[in-house]
Amino acid sequence: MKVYSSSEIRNVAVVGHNDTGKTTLVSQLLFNAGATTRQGRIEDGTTTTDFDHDEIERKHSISAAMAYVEWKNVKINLLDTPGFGIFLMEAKAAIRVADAAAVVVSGVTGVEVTTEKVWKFADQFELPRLVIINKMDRERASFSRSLEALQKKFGKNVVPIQLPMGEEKDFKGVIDLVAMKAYKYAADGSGKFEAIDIPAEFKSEAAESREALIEKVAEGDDTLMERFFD
Ligand SMILES: Nc1nc2c(ncn2[C@@H]2O[C@H](COP(=O)(O)OP(=O)(O)O)[C@@H](O)[C@H]2O)c(=O)[nH]1
Ligand SMILES: [Mg+2]
Repeated sequence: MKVYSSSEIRNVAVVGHNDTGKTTLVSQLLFNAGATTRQGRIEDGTTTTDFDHDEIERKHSISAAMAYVEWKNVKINLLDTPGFGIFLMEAKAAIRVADAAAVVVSGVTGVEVTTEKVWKFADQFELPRLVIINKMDRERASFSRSLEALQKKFGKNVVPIQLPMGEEKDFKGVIDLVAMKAYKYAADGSGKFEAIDIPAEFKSEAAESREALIEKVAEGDDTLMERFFD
């Protein structure tokens, strides 16, 4: 097995409310990075991190489970955790040993009880965090409503680095506000995508959000702030 130095390792706790899609997300990350040869699905009992008999039968995670991907020469350990209240200590234990938390939120339900609890744990252990607003293809999914709820609960430092391209049945992919590129996904669920120019209908929203992102980044650094105002 390949040996990685500590600078080449990231430990990421994947946390959030039950049913937001954490286990599915981990399986998709593994597939996309080439660590697995098929897309694991909850419905088929084939995800990588819900491998226990009870987890497959009940279709939800019970204990924390780890899987890893290699991405750009970095080993990323993904700690998938359960979102049910009674198994919350599993999430806390994962957060305690992780370098960062990926907080998964449903675009339909937004901030939920466990979202707040894992956020508090991440505060306690001073972890940087990335929020993933998931299930954007579902009926009644709303990015703006979810973002608003996140900012109301956790403050204005929650700022988008990507926007969804469309919502509900029109959800087609994401817009990356750093690269200012859009990634359009195939409708067949294969995970295949193409990088395209940002479609005209999303251009002004993307420009506005990019500005907000740059401003937020600059806020933490005086020299960047000066450059921003220049
Ligand atoms: N439509 C839709 N369903 C999803 C998405 N992500 C997960 N699911 C479904 O949501 C359910 C819960 O997913 P799971 O990964 O077990 O969530 P977890 O409890 O957070 O680990 C499963 O039926 C998944 O197939 C998504 O992005 N869109
Ligand atoms: Mg799960």
